[in-house]
Amino acid sequence: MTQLTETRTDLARHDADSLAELLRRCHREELLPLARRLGVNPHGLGLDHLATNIGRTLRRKGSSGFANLFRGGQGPTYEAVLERLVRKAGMVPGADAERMERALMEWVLRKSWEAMEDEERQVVWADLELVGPVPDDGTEALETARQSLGGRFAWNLARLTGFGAASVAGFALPLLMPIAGCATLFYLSRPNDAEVLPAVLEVGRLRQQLRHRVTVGVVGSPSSGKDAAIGAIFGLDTGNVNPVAGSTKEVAILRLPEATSLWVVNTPGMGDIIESVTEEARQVLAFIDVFVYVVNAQGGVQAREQADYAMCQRSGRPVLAVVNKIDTLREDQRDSYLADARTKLDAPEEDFLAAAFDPLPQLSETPIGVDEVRAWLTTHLDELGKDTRELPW
Ligand SMILES: Nc1nc2c(ncn2[C@@H]2O[C@H](COP(=O)(O)OP(=O)(O)OP(=O)(O)O)[C@@H](O)[C@H]2O)c(=O)[nH]1
Ligand SMILES: [Mg+2]
Repeated sequence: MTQLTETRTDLARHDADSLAELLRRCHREELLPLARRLGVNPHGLGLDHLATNIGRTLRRKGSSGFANLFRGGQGPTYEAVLERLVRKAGMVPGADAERMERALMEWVLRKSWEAMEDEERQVVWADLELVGPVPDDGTEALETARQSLGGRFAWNLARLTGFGAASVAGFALPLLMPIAGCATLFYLSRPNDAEVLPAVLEVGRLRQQLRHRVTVGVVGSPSSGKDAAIGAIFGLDTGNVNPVAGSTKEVAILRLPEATSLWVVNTPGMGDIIESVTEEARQVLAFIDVFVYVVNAQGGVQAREQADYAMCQRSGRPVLAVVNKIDTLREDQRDSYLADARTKLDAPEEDFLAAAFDPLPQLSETPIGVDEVRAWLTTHLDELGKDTRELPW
């Protein structure tokens, strides 16, 4: 995975623009609402350029045109845009972008609270995942939410004030944003801020989402059972379980329905595809949190599997090796086969399992090993500080 590591360093070096850097870590699809809002045409732009354009546009719109003349059109830093908004809202700028975004989110909630009907407050309260009496006062509501939600406060608030979250935006938008658009922007009193403030809140949401985002990479040789694994583990029908080896030729990025931040990436091998995949896919691969490496019990561990598995391991992320199609091995041969495969991969015992994600009905009526794989995923994602509540088990 040297290429992947290099990609990461390149990204960091690419640009001192902290905003574009953050946006590049998102999936392209996640940036589209923000692009639309800022009038950036995403057509034909890969993730990299889209992130750069959005970043530049937001920074330019967030400052005065006059000042831009002296900056060669680059606009101020994102932090400077935030500072200006925070000051305008009557607060003292925080030490970094995240803190300032959070201050603005809180400010919008507080201001909007005062303009809301009781009924609207109840909906927002429920959306924040809060129960109990709904305070009338915005400051009190904020404090209660902060105390009850603890570590989840920032994320829940961000989902409410951003506009890209599919599940929440439906009612967060009509509730909070128009109010932010009228009442709060009245305080800011700058025409561009009607665009810039919501955009900044959306960036804040994306930042929180990145903290919560879970990307599971499913890697394996042709026909090892990657699509079958995704079906059995996540209940996601890729429609692509296919007896023809090599039917998945591209890196597929799948989002779990219902989930806002759980992604599964289906990757046909590592070594040879890394060269050919698109820029976006390469970046997605660079940000995989955990790998499930699927080995085909029919054919077993050869040089290609050894190289691909080792590449996953070099990423430094947790890697689970799963020998799939275990149903096709005679029971008295399974143990020795598994011991041999584990030795060839040089896989730690605790990161090595056997499974049958799509067994032949005559050999096993139900998939084998799925619970064990799920338990491994939960444990390792927990250890990485990820929010595992969106996992579908
Ligand atoms: N017997 C048995 N067959 C399986 C198992 N898992 C998958 N298969 C079969 O193996 C074939 C390939 O499965 P896929 O899930 O398409 O494998 P893949 O890794 O996505 O394949 P490519 O995308 O072509 O590389 C299909 O015919 C599956 O039905 C298993 O646990 N046992
Ligand atoms: Mg496939």
